[in-house]
Amino acid sequence: MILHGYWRSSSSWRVRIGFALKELDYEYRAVHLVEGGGKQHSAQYRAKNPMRQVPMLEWEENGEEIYLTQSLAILEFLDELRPSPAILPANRVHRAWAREMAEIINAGTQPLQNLAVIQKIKAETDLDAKAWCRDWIERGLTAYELLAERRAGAYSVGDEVSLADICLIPQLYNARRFDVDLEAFPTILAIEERCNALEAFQVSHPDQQPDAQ
Ligand SMILES: N[C@@H](CCC(=O)N[C@@H](CS)C(=O)NCC(=O)O)C(=O)O
Repeated sequence: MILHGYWRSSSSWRVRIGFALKELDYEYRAVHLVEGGGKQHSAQYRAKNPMRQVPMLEWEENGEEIYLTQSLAILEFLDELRPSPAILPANRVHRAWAREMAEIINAGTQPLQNLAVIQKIKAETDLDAKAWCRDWIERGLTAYELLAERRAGAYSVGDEVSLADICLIPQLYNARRFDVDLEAFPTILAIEERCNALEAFQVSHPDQQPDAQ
Protein backbone atom coordinates (compact mmCIF):
# COMPACT_ATOMS: atom_id res chain seq x y z
CA MET A 1 0.00 0.00 0.00
CA ILE A 2 1.17 3.49 -0.80
CA LEU A 3 0.42 6.27 1.68
CA HIS A 4 0.53 9.75 0.17
CA GLY A 5 1.11 12.18 3.00
CA TYR A 6 3.02 15.18 4.28
CA TRP A 7 5.19 15.14 7.38
CA ARG A 8 3.36 17.79 9.37
CA SER A 9 -0.14 17.15 8.06
CA SER A 10 -2.15 16.16 11.12
CA SER A 11 -4.58 14.08 9.05
CA SER A 12 -1.64 12.16 7.56
CA TRP A 13 -0.25 11.59 11.04
CA ARG A 14 -3.56 10.02 12.11
CA VAL A 15 -3.21 7.39 9.38
CA ARG A 16 0.46 6.76 10.21
CA ILE A 17 -0.58 6.08 13.83
CA GLY A 18 -3.15 3.57 12.56
CA PHE A 19 -0.55 1.74 10.45
CA ALA A 20 1.89 1.67 13.36
CA LEU A 21 -0.66 0.45 15.92
CA LYS A 22 -1.67 -2.37 13.63
CA GLU A 23 1.92 -3.12 12.59
CA LEU A 24 1.02 -2.87 8.93
CA ASP A 25 3.64 -1.81 6.38
CA TYR A 26 3.24 0.91 3.79
CA GLU A 27 5.31 2.77 1.25
CA TYR A 28 5.44 6.49 1.98
CA ARG A 29 5.05 9.07 -0.81
CA ALA A 30 5.55 12.63 0.32
CA VAL A 31 3.28 15.26 -1.22
CA HIS A 32 4.78 18.69 -0.52
CA LEU A 33 1.81 20.88 0.35
CA VAL A 34 3.64 24.18 -0.11
CA GLU A 35 6.46 23.79 -2.66
CA GLY A 36 5.59 25.07 -6.13
CA GLY A 37 2.17 26.17 -4.91
CA GLY A 38 1.46 22.71 -3.46
CA LYS A 39 1.85 19.33 -5.17
CA GLN A 40 -1.68 18.41 -4.04
CA HIS A 41 -2.92 20.72 -6.82
CA SER A 42 -0.99 18.96 -9.61
CA ALA A 43 -3.09 17.40 -12.37
CA GLN A 44 -1.58 14.01 -11.62
CA TYR A 45 -2.56 14.10 -7.94
CA ARG A 46 -5.99 15.65 -8.55
CA ALA A 47 -6.83 12.83 -10.92
CA LYS A 48 -6.51 10.46 -7.97
CA ASN A 49 -7.85 12.77 -5.26
CA PRO A 50 -10.16 15.56 -6.42
CA MET A 51 -10.19 17.04 -2.88
CA ARG A 52 -6.51 17.95 -3.34
CA GLN A 53 -5.57 16.88 0.19
CA VAL A 54 -3.48 14.33 2.00
CA PRO A 55 -3.67 11.63 3.20
CA MET A 56 -4.51 9.27 0.35
CA LEU A 57 -4.04 5.52 0.34
CA GLU A 58 -3.39 3.74 -2.95
CA TRP A 59 -3.24 0.01 -3.60
CA GLU A 60 -4.24 -2.67 -6.07
CA GLU A 61 -7.00 -5.18 -5.44
CA ASN A 62 -8.14 -7.83 -7.95
CA GLY A 63 -6.25 -6.01 -10.68
CA GLU A 64 -7.99 -2.70 -9.86
CA GLU A 65 -6.27 0.48 -8.71
CA ILE A 66 -7.96 1.67 -5.49
CA TYR A 67 -7.67 5.19 -4.12
CA LEU A 68 -9.01 6.03 -0.67
CA THR A 69 -8.98 9.44 0.99
CA GLN A 70 -10.29 10.88 4.28
CA SER A 71 -8.24 9.75 7.24
CA LEU A 72 -11.18 8.36 9.21
CA ALA A 73 -12.36 6.25 6.27
CA ILE A 74 -8.79 5.00 5.87
CA LEU A 75 -8.50 4.20 9.59
CA GLU A 76 -11.76 2.26 9.60
CA PHE A 77 -10.56 0.38 6.52
CA LEU A 78 -7.31 -0.54 8.32
CA ASP A 79 -9.36 -1.61 11.34
CA GLU A 80 -11.28 -4.06 9.13
CA LEU A 81 -8.10 -5.22 7.43
CA ARG A 82 -6.41 -5.99 10.74
CA PRO A 83 -8.95 -5.95 13.57
CA SER A 84 -6.43 -6.23 16.39
CA PRO A 85 -5.68 -4.02 18.21
CA ALA A 86 -9.10 -2.48 17.63
CA ILE A 87 -9.24 1.28 17.31
CA LEU A 88 -12.97 1.34 18.00
CA PRO A 89 -14.16 0.23 21.46
CA ALA A 90 -16.18 -3.00 21.73
CA ASN A 91 -18.88 -1.31 23.81
CA ARG A 92 -21.50 0.31 21.54
CA VAL A 93 -21.79 3.55 23.52
CA HIS A 94 -18.02 3.89 23.92
CA ARG A 95 -17.62 3.27 20.19
CA ALA A 96 -20.06 6.08 19.43
CA TRP A 97 -18.23 8.37 21.87
CA ALA A 98 -14.89 7.61 20.24
CA ARG A 99 -16.36 8.49 16.84
CA GLU A 100 -17.97 11.63 18.27
CA MET A 101 -14.71 12.88 19.77
CA ALA A 102 -12.80 12.03 16.60
CA GLU A 103 -15.32 14.13 14.64
CA ILE A 104 -14.90 17.07 17.02
CA ILE A 105 -11.35 17.18 15.69
CA ASN A 106 -11.90 15.90 12.15
CA ALA A 107 -15.04 17.88 11.30
CA GLY A 108 -15.21 20.60 13.95
CA THR A 109 -11.63 21.76 14.36
CA GLN A 110 -8.99 20.78 11.76
CA PRO A 111 -10.95 21.94 8.66
CA LEU A 112 -11.14 25.48 10.12
CA GLN A 113 -7.35 25.73 10.40
CA ASN A 114 -6.38 23.82 7.28
CA LEU A 115 -3.79 25.25 4.89
CA ALA A 116 -6.29 26.16 2.13
CA VAL A 117 -8.41 28.09 4.67
CA ILE A 118 -5.37 29.96 6.00
CA GLN A 119 -4.30 30.82 2.46
CA LYS A 120 -7.76 32.19 1.64
CA ILE A 121 -7.98 34.22 4.84
CA LYS A 122 -4.58 35.76 4.11
CA ALA A 123 -5.38 36.46 0.45
CA GLU A 124 -8.91 37.79 0.84
CA THR A 125 -9.34 39.27 4.32
CA ASP A 126 -7.58 41.48 6.86
CA LEU A 127 -8.03 38.88 9.61
CA ASP A 128 -5.11 37.60 11.65
CA ALA A 129 -4.96 34.03 10.31
CA LYS A 130 -3.00 32.71 13.27
CA ALA A 131 -5.53 34.12 15.76
CA TRP A 132 -8.34 32.66 13.65
CA CYS A 133 -6.80 29.19 13.83
CA ARG A 134 -6.06 29.54 17.53
CA ASP A 135 -9.70 30.44 18.30
CA TRP A 136 -11.14 27.46 16.45
CA ILE A 137 -8.64 25.03 17.93
CA GLU A 138 -9.38 26.36 21.43
CA ARG A 139 -13.09 25.92 20.83
CA GLY A 140 -12.64 22.32 19.68
CA LEU A 141 -10.28 21.39 22.49
CA THR A 142 -12.55 23.00 25.09
CA ALA A 143 -15.39 20.72 24.02
CA TYR A 144 -13.05 17.73 23.87
CA GLU A 145 -11.69 18.42 27.36
CA LEU A 146 -15.20 18.54 28.88
CA LEU A 147 -16.16 15.24 27.27
CA ALA A 148 -12.83 13.61 28.17
CA GLU A 149 -13.22 14.66 31.82
CA ARG A 150 -16.29 12.40 31.97
CA ARG A 151 -15.15 9.58 29.72
CA ALA A 152 -11.40 9.18 29.93
CA GLY A 153 -9.56 6.42 31.67
CA ALA A 154 -5.97 6.13 30.53
CA TYR A 155 -7.09 7.41 27.11
CA SER A 156 -9.92 9.57 25.77
CA VAL A 157 -12.62 6.89 26.08
CA GLY A 158 -11.80 4.34 28.75
CA ASP A 159 -8.48 2.55 28.98
CA GLU A 160 -7.76 1.64 25.35
CA VAL A 161 -6.36 3.81 22.57
CA SER A 162 -9.14 4.68 20.15
CA LEU A 163 -9.93 6.72 17.06
CA ALA A 164 -10.44 9.69 19.37
CA ASP A 165 -6.81 9.65 20.60
CA ILE A 166 -5.58 9.11 17.06
CA CYS A 167 -7.24 12.39 16.07
CA LEU A 168 -6.43 14.26 19.28
CA ILE A 169 -2.64 13.89 19.41
CA PRO A 170 -1.92 15.30 15.91
CA GLN A 171 -4.33 18.17 16.64
CA LEU A 172 -2.26 19.08 19.71
CA TYR A 173 0.78 19.33 17.45
CA ASN A 174 -1.19 21.85 15.36
CA ALA A 175 -2.35 23.65 18.52
CA ARG A 176 1.27 24.28 19.51
CA ARG A 177 2.10 25.54 16.01
CA PHE A 178 -0.61 28.17 16.50
CA ASP A 179 0.45 29.00 20.08
CA VAL A 180 -2.67 27.67 21.78
CA ASP A 181 -2.25 27.73 25.56
CA LEU A 182 -2.81 24.09 26.48
CA GLU A 183 -2.69 24.60 30.26
CA ALA A 184 -6.49 24.87 30.27
CA PHE A 185 -6.76 21.26 29.11
CA PRO A 186 -5.31 19.06 31.90
CA THR A 187 -7.25 15.90 30.95
CA ILE A 188 -6.11 16.19 27.35
CA LEU A 189 -2.49 16.74 28.42
CA ALA A 190 -2.59 13.62 30.62
CA ILE A 191 -3.96 11.58 27.71
CA GLU A 192 -1.24 13.00 25.47
CA GLU A 193 1.48 11.96 27.90
CA ARG A 194 0.22 8.36 27.84
CA CYS A 195 -0.05 8.32 24.05
CA ASN A 196 3.45 9.79 23.70
CA ALA A 197 4.81 6.84 25.64
CA LEU A 198 3.54 4.45 22.95
CA GLU A 199 5.82 3.48 20.08
CA ALA A 200 3.04 3.86 17.49
CA PHE A 201 2.73 7.55 18.31
CA GLN A 202 6.50 8.03 18.41
CA VAL A 203 7.43 6.45 15.05
CA SER A 204 4.58 8.24 13.28
CA HIS A 205 5.51 11.69 14.67
CA PRO A 206 6.05 14.37 11.98
CA ASP A 207 9.72 14.83 12.92
CA GLN A 208 10.38 11.13 12.20
CA GLN A 209 9.15 11.28 8.60
CA PRO A 210 11.53 11.22 5.63
CA ASP A 211 10.20 14.55 4.30
CA ALA A 212 10.48 16.36 7.68
CA GLN A 213 12.15 19.76 7.42
N1 LIG B 1 -10.90 15.37 6.52
C1 LIG B 1 -9.68 15.15 5.79
C2 LIG B 1 -8.80 16.36 5.93
C3 LIG B 1 -7.58 16.28 5.04
C4 LIG B 1 -6.80 17.58 5.09
O1 LIG B 1 -7.32 18.67 5.43
N2 LIG B 1 -5.50 17.51 4.73
C5 LIG B 1 -4.68 18.68 4.75
C6 LIG B 1 -3.41 18.42 5.52
S1 LIG B 1 -3.77 17.98 7.19
C7 LIG B 1 -4.30 19.06 3.33
O2 LIG B 1 -4.01 18.21 2.53
N3 LIG B 1 -4.30 20.36 3.02
C8 LIG B 1 -3.92 20.82 1.73
C9 LIG B 1 -4.49 22.17 1.41
O3 LIG B 1 -5.23 22.72 2.22
O4 LIG B 1 -4.19 22.66 0.33
C10 LIG B 1 -9.02 13.88 6.30
O5 LIG B 1 -9.29 13.51 7.44
O6 LIG B 1 -8.25 13.24 5.58
